[in-house]
Amino acid sequence: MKINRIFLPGIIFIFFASGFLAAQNRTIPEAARDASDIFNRREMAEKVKAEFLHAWTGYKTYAWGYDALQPLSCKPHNWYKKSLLMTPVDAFDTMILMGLVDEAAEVKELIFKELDFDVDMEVQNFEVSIRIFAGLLSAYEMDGDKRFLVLAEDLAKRLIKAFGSPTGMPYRFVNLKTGAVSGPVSNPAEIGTYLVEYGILSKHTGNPVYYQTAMKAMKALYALRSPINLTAEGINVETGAVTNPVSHISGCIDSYLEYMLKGSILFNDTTLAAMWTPTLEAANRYLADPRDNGLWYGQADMNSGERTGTVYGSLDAFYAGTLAMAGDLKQAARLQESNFRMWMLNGIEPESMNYSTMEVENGSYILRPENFEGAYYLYQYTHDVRYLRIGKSMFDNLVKYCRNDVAYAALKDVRTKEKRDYMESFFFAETLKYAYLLFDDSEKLDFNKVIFNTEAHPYLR
Ligand code: DMJ
Repeated sequence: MKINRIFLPGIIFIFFASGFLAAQNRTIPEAARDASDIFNRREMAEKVKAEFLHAWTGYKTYAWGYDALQPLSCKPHNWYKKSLLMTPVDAFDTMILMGLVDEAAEVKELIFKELDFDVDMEVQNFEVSIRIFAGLLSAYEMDGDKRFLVLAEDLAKRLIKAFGSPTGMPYRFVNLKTGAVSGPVSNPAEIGTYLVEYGILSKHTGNPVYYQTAMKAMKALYALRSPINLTAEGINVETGAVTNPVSHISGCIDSYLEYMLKGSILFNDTTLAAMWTPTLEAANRYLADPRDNGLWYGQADMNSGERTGTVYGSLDAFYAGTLAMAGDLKQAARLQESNFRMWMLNGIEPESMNYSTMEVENGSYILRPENFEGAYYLYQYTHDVRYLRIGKSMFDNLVKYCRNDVAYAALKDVRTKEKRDYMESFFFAETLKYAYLLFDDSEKLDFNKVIFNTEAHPYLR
C-alpha cells in the first residue's frame, strides 16, 4: 500500500499539508540568508537522508519487527518479551518528513499487523510513552489514518494506570495487561513528561481525562520544589518524599522542564506558564555557571542553592533549544557554543564531562540527538549560518566515527572511538530528524506551527 494514497483522504493530513508544510514567512537577516558560501544545504539534507536509509536498511535486514538492531553482531534486540516495534514506530514520522514513501508504507503495514499492547509484561512508562505512544500520535496527525489514534489510545489506557499512586505521580513501571505497577522511587523526567502526549490525545479524542491526569502529576511534582524553586532529582511518588536533593537540568529532570514550557505553549496553559517563569529563573541563578571556557549548567543543592557539581553532558545539550524557545536567544546561543565545544573535544560528545577540568567522566556516546536539536532550534530562531556549520561538523563526525557497513553504532568511549553493539530508536526519531530538518532548505515543516515531544515527534499547535 502506498502511503501517498492514504494521505489523500486524511483530513488531518490536509491540515498537516497546510500547517506543518506551509512555507515560512519570517524576516531572515540578509547576511545569513543562505549558506551556499560554505556548502549546499540541500546536498547535506540529502546526505542525512541517505544515512537514514543506510541505517534503516540495516534494521530492516537484520531486525525487522524487533525493537532495535545490534549493528555489530547484526542481531535483533527486544526490550521486553514481545516487541513494541520501538524502531519502526519511532522512525515513521521522520520517514514522512524525508519523503521516504515506500519505507513509511511498509512500516505502517507492520504496525497495523503486529502492534498489540494486550501483553502480560511490565514496561517503563516513560520510555514507552515518549517513543511509542508519542510516535503513534504524530503518525496519526501526519498520516490521518484513525487506526494510529486507536492504537495510541489503547496504549494510553494501559499506561495511565501507572498514575494510580496516592499523590497522582506515576510509578516508573506498569504491566500492560494487568495494570500492576512498580517503582515508586522515581525522578522528575519520569513523573513530568506526559503532558504533551496526553494533551494531544485529549484534543483528538475529546476526553479531558488524559490531560487532567498528566497535569495532576505535574502539579504534585511542582509542589515539591524547594523554597528557592529548584527541583529534586529523586522523588517517592507514593509519599512525595525527596529521595535525592540534588538539582540540575540533566537526565532525570530535563524533560520535566521541557514539558512545562512546551505544555504552556502548546495548550496555551497559564498554570504551566506560571510554573515555568520561577523555574527558569532558579535555573539561571543557581544552575547556570558562566566560565572563561563557556556557559555551562552544573549541579546544586535544591535547598541551599550551593553548587555541588560541575558535570555537563550530552543530555544537558537540549537546554539550548529550550532557552531559545523561552525567548532567551543570548543565553541559548552561548550554551550551544558550549555544546559544540563539548562535541569537538574528542570529535564526538561524551555522555558527561567535568567542565571545570574539561575531563571526560563518562565517555560513552549512544547516538544522542540533543546537540543537533540545539543547532536546529537556534538556526530556526536566528537563521545564522553558524548553526549550519556546527551541524555539518557534528554530522560529518557522526558519519566518520559511528557508521559501519550495516548501520550506525553507539560508541563505548569517544576517546577511543570503539563501537558498541547497539543503535537506539531515537537515532531515527531524533538525531537524524533534527539533522535533516536543520539542512532541509525547503523547510517543509513549519517550525512555528509545531511542538516536538521530547523524542522529536511533532504535533500541530
Ligand atoms: C530521548 O529518548 C529523549 O530525548 C529523552 O527526553 C532523553 N533521552 C533520549 C535521547 O537522548
